Order: sequence, then C-alpha cells, then structure tokens
Amino acid sequence: MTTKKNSSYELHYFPIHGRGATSRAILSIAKVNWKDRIQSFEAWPQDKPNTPFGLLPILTVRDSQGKMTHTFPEAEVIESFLAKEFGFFGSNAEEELEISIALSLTTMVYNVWVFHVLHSLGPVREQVLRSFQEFSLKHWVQSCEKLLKANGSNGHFVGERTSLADIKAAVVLDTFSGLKDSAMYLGEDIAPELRKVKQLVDKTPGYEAYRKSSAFQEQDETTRQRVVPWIEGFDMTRAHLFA
Ligand SMILES: N[C@@H](CCC(=O)N[C@@H](CS)C(=O)NCC(=O)O)C(=O)O
Repeated sequence: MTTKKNSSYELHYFPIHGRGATSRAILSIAKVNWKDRIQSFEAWPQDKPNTPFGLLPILTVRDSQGKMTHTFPEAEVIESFLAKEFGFFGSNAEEELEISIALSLTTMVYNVWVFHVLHSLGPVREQVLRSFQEFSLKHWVQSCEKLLKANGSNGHFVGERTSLADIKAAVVLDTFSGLKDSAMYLGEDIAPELRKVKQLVDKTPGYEAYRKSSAFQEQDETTRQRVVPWIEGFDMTRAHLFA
C-alpha cells in the first residue's frame, strides 16, 4: 500500500462525467496523487489516432520517480485496477467474489442504459426507456436491495467497508435519479438500501470535496450543454449524468 501511495495517476478523458466518473470517484475517495488530463473536443480528431482504440478513458500510472509503469484503456478495467490498488476490492477471495457479483449487477444495468436507452432515438426511445425501467432497472434495484439487506443494511454491499460495488452503484444511482420517473423506481420506499449506499459514498471526504470542485462542476456544465439536449426528459437538477 505504501508504494501505491507513492505512485501518481492521470486519467485522460473528456470534460464530462461519462465513463470517467467511477474512476474519478475511486481516485478521490482514495485521496492519492492523481489528476485529470482533460481532452478537449476540438483537439480530439488529431489526438484520437494516438490512443489504443480511438476511445477514452485511458489511465496512466507513474512511480515515485515519475517513470511510467502502466498506461491502458477501457473504463471497467481501469476501475477494477484502481479498486484493487487502493483496497476497494475486498481483503480475501470470498469478499472479492461477493463484490464482483454486486458489481456485475450494476455494470449490466449501466450498459443497458448506455447502449440501449441513450442510443435509441425518436418514438422508439419511449418504448426502450419503458422496458429499461420495467425490467433492467427494477431487477437491479430488487437484487441490490436483497444483497444490501443480507449484508446487514449498513450501506455496504460487502462487509463493513466501501468497495467498488458501493462506488459504482452510487455513481449509477446518481445518473438514474435524473430520469423522469425516478421516484417510481428509485424512491426512498423502493430503494432505501441503495440510497444509503449513495449517501455514504457521496459523504466520503475526498469524494465530497471532488463533487464540489470546479473540475466536477465543469463536467456538469459540459454534460448539460453537450449530452443532455439529446436525452429527452433527463433532469440534471436531480442528478449528474454519469454516462
Ligand atoms: N469500451 C470503452 C468505450 C469507451 C468510449 O466509448 N469512449 C467514448 C467516450 S464515453 C469515446 O472515447 N468517444 C470518442 C470517439 O468515439 O471518438 C470503455 O469502456 O472505456
């Protein structure tokens, strides 16, 4: 852990929350030496060919001497790598398995949202959104509530410590809170355990501070300008769009 604390981390991503949100949350909760490397949209056509798959985010890790030890893409791989670096992936194989199960539920619902709901347009969108809410979202909430109750209703999926399962669920719940019908699917009466997870994660000192930072507010603003206009009915006064 000491050597990890001496490393530095740079997250290369656009000035939106999107697929950088969970990694930024992990890095700020871990309170390590990290920075955002913000990719401007204007320079992206020139920079894109220099990335492994023409996509962001990319994480770069340097040791205490500033020597690069890793640089790699893929948001979920980055999130798992960081969670393991900082002790958010359990302390034994059993905990890691339980965290992976909860994480899989959240990754699934998030990807259905991104690849089905966000990508659907026009009259089809209303139907896709309804089916997402009725099946994927309901299933996610019910499954999470069950796991969280089984763990003692303490605001954590596994044991008594914050894990990647908690952080990812908090980030994803934040996004879904902006849905027009969020009260029907995510209200206090329906998702009390998930709401507890989000409250705990959001109150973690490093993350609470990051959420108030100018960087985070800029991500909100860019999201409001560039992403929300093509998502009908999404309310950013209730949520941050982490997609
Ligand atoms: N599988 C990749 C997908 C990354 C991705 O789609 N990134 C988008 C932003 S969220 C991107 O870089 N878009 C720029 C482009 O398509 O040129 C991951 O999970 O990291």
